[in-house]
Amino acid sequence: NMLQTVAGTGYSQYNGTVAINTSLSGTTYRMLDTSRGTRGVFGGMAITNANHTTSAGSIYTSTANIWGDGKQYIVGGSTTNANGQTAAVNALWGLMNTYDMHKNVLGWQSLDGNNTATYIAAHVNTAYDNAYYSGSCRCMYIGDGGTYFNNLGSIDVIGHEMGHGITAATSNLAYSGEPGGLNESASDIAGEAVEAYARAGGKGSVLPSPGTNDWLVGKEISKSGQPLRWMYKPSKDGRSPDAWSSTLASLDVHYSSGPNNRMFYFLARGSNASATSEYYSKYLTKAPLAMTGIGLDKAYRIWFRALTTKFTSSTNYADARAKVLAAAQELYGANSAEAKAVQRAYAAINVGT
Ligand code: ASN
Ligand code: ZN
Repeated sequence: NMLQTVAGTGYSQYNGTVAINTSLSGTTYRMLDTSRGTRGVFGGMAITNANHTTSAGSIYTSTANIWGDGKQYIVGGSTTNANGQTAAVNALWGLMNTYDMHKNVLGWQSLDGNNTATYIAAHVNTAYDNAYYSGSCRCMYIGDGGTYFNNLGSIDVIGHEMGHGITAATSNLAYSGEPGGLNESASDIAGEAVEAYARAGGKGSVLPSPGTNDWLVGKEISKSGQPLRWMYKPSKDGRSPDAWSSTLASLDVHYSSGPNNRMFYFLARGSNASATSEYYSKYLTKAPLAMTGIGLDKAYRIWFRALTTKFTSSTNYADARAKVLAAAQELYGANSAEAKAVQRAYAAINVGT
């Protein structure tokens, strides 16, 4: 390889000073990490500058291997100044942690499991209040934020969007009806698992349990301080149901994800845990289903196995329960506490008994 991978420094917006891998080409540093992923468009993990368009643009370059200033990008400002680089630092650090968590914990390389490199295009559009995974480039586009959000590059949002890439490469869950809700939930779950891994230092082969994530999707990027989704109690958004019902399939996928998010929270943390200042036991609707969690590490291993080897594009909530249970039984035993916890977590959202 003609490119030399080098250790750079980034000033991120949400995580202070972070270590990032870049490459040196002549006297120019590039936001290309060839140690994570091969092939793909750039031959490694990369961050590009869409420069307020909807096309990816080219890889970030710099004459110094110190990037960004940790501050929110100002719309209309120059994208070549330090401020423009901060979005790229956020993106690269998030992508590095997403890659490392799946590889080191699950042995899953990149999005497709075959180590095909991906990339993130930063500064897409102008004042864009969203981020999304694109199936055509198998990459992610991320906005600077506008009305509701600051730069969308929090660790859980990057894990979420890249989670769409894993889902697309495996079960390929549809993006409507109950499968769509499960597709969205799979991304929220991935985002929290990546967040927990990154918060614990981005090292090791086990996810921290009970977890160092907040179970609040998009809390850091929100200008109002309200997250997009509350995994432990989805109805706090005023739209998502807490449990499965026959009307779930008619909802937008970002709301029909709610019950499965809640199931996963119960599976990992149990029904009486407090991950933040809130005490979740008061949100339990069915007291007899109170349960002890099995921890984030086991919960994510079980979920990931079901998602990537058992789910299909048409998997609904009932099918998901059966397949997550089967995954737990394969990993931990037919009558294991882990398998029973899966049954209880799904029963708590009105799926099975
Ligand atoms: N950020 C959104 C998501 O990944 C974009 C969308 O609505 N598809 O779910
Ligand atoms: Zn999504």
